Amino acid sequence: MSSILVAKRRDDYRPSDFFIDTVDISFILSPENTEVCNIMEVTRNISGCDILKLDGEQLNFVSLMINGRLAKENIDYTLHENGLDINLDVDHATLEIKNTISPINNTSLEGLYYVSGAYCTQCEAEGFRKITYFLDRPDVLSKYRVTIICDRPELTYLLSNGNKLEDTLLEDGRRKVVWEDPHRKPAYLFALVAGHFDRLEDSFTTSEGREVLLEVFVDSGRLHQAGHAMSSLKKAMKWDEDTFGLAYDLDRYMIVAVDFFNMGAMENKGLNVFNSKFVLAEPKSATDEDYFNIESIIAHEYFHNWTGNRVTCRDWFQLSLKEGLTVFRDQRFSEDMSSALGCRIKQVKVMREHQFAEDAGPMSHPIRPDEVLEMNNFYTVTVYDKGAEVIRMLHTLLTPAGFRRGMDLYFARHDGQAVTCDDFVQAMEDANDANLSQFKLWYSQSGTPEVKLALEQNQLRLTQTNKPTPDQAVKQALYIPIKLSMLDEKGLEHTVDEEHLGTFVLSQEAATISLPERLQHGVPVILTDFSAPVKIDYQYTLDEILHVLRFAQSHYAKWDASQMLYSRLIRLAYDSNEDNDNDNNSDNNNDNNKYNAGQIQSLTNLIEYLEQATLPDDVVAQILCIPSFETLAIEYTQLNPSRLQSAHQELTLLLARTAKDCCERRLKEQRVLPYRYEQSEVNRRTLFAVCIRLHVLALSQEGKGNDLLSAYAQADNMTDKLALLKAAQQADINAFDALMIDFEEEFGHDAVVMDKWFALHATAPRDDILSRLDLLQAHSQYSVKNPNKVRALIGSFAFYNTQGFHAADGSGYKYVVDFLMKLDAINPQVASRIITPLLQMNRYESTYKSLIESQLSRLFTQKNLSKDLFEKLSKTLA
Ligand code: 0A1
Ligand code: ZN
Repeated sequence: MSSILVAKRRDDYRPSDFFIDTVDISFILSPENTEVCNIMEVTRNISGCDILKLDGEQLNFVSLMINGRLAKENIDYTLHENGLDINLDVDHATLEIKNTISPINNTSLEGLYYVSGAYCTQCEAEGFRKITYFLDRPDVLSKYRVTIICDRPELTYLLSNGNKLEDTLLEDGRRKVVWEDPHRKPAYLFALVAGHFDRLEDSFTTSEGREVLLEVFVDSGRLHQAGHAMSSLKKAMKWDEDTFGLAYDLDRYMIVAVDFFNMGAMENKGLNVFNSKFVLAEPKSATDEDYFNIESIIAHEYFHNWTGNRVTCRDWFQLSLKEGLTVFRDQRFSEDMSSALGCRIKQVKVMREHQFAEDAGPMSHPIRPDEVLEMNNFYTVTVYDKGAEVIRMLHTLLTPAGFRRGMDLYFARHDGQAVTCDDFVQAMEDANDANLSQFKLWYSQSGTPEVKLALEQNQLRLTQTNKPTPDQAVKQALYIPIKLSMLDEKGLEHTVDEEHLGTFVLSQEAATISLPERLQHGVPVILTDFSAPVKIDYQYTLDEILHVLRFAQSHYAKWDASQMLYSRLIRLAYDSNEDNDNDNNSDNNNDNNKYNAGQIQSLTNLIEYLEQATLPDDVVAQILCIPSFETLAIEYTQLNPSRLQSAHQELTLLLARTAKDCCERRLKEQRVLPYRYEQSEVNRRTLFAVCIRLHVLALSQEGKGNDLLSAYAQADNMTDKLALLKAAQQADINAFDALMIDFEEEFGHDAVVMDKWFALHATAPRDDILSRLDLLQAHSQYSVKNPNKVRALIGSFAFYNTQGFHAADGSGYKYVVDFLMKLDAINPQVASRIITPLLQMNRYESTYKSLIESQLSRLFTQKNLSKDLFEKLSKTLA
């Protein structure tokens, strides 16, 4: 095995032998051959070390000068596939390294790339080594001066981090711009962008009196779509001052929107680069969800300026130090800006739909991983979202005021440093005089804990189980805060843990809580607000679930009860389908036979409750949503996906029929106003989307429903249009195709909007889906080199087209693997994300499992397989 295929381990961390104090780096830009000259002051950190080992990948080395003297190969330095080793037996030296790179041929979108007429960089995690030779690790902090020279006057903006020092036209007609960043930073926060953009300008005065110039750069002609991003930025700046006392620290904050980007956005110091889908918005082309995501991602990148940039990670195993914390911060911001309940439900859905699956699969890892082959594989829902849940538990346990004290101490101690998750927890402990030693297991232990509850006569018994995962055989009991209450028979709610204000901490394998007599026949309300990232096992009867739905005070608990009810009913249908599959003679195929009268009644009761309770629109909408296929799938072993898909569909139809009058009335009550992105209107449109979907489905069963879709033409906004398109797609009526043609006519010119169109096509349940995908890949707006297109088309198919992807003949799996074989050579990072659904292979029934396995084995033997796919495949096929 080649040396680059050896994983790195967290325990092997060693401080760097050398530091790089200053970087003076110049670029002479050209798409084919950019010249890079990198002058560095280096200092020895570990005495006795006499070789400076610089990282470097896909670089053309030109020359090295050491203290002004031209160095000689094999005497002063050696070059190898992954870098440059320089013999350096001195405490200080000035190095000047020249190399060239080819941005136009860089399809990985990591390092410096040139696409659609603009240059752009992406250096996190280890992309700077594709620009120049460097100590490409986050604990090497340097001051940067950047010179950009360009001979193309049409590139109006030549941008980098920090302050602009110089902008001159050289005698030969080339333009030269010089930037300097006064803050020391790791190489992963370096950025350079050069292109022709339209610019939106604004300003913000910080609480410290600093006047900050704010700039949003977008493709020409899109300025009118940049306003929401700008106002989101100002809200985020104010919120961080008010909530954490954190103010911005440069005179300029730039955001550039680009169409080709591997992820959502990147927090480069003073120069954020964004996927254009998370910047551009106008009512006509962006949904409420887009508006929400833009606000939250703009905030996320801004918040990184303190949690990530001012205090950064010592090594990449500590990624959750900045990501878990920053996700938690952006979540709190969104909760304050919009609906706290809606936000929490979204967050919980991400955990249950994606993170639980990751934790149960071959890539299971703790939020602070121990072993990594390709760092890009660890930008995961575990590190980000479970990481945020861990921070949220600290916030709950220490109280908001205690958490703030911990944050203050963290910054006081570590501003300007590269630190570890332990340093963060230590600050929380010291500021609160708390002992978090058991809590820290959340950082090192992978897997989803299961908490079982049993109501035994006069007590509640709680037991936690932490099953082994592929990466860790032995587990310990975790420190789990469980928000818990009891409803008595009349529906009155009582806390059971007075001492901790309703949050019981389960810190042993098992514990009991004694109950007063009046609660001994009560119903528990468990894990309200998802107070810990765990699964709950409690054998509610259907009536008990309805009791929680009716009487729990928390809207979150009501929603969670509805989800339990749906899951339970789907399980019943799934099991009954299994019996039918095993009994071919049975003609027991109509869904009324799947459920007995009591079960059907439970759904009727749910709708009746919704009709008489006065719940806010968004709560009703959430309660009317059945858990996704992916959320349900995690609850099954030996899963037959097509059987689950049918059970899911059967319950959806039953719900649509049961809720028919309810939906009709709510649709009639809607008072449609011109589009405004404000919470009450968002809630109204959310309810519209859910009701129209169910209602069109119910009517389509009676051969009707098309007239409802005529609202498409009148909708003045993308949110409603998309709701109608999804309704048409689900009901499988011909109107879907017609609406999609209209949509393409109207938005065919808009790359960001067309991603929605590709995704709708890719998720349509139709028998000819694979030939459709072929046609769509030939569409003029599609490009395999553009990650947004690939995610919209192939990603949506693999993640969300259950019927097509899990086709019984394995054709869906083969289609995706054929595609990955092509994509891996172009963009391994994106390939490595699209493969995710296939990694769940071991959870499927043997026929499906072996179909997936044979496809993955075929992919594994592919020549020049990337490290990204190698790591995932070797774990899955192990
Ligand atoms: N730090 C960014 C996410 C990001 C990570 C890696 C990237 O390229 C491999 C790009 C962006 C964030 O958390 O927003
Ligand atoms: Zn982040």
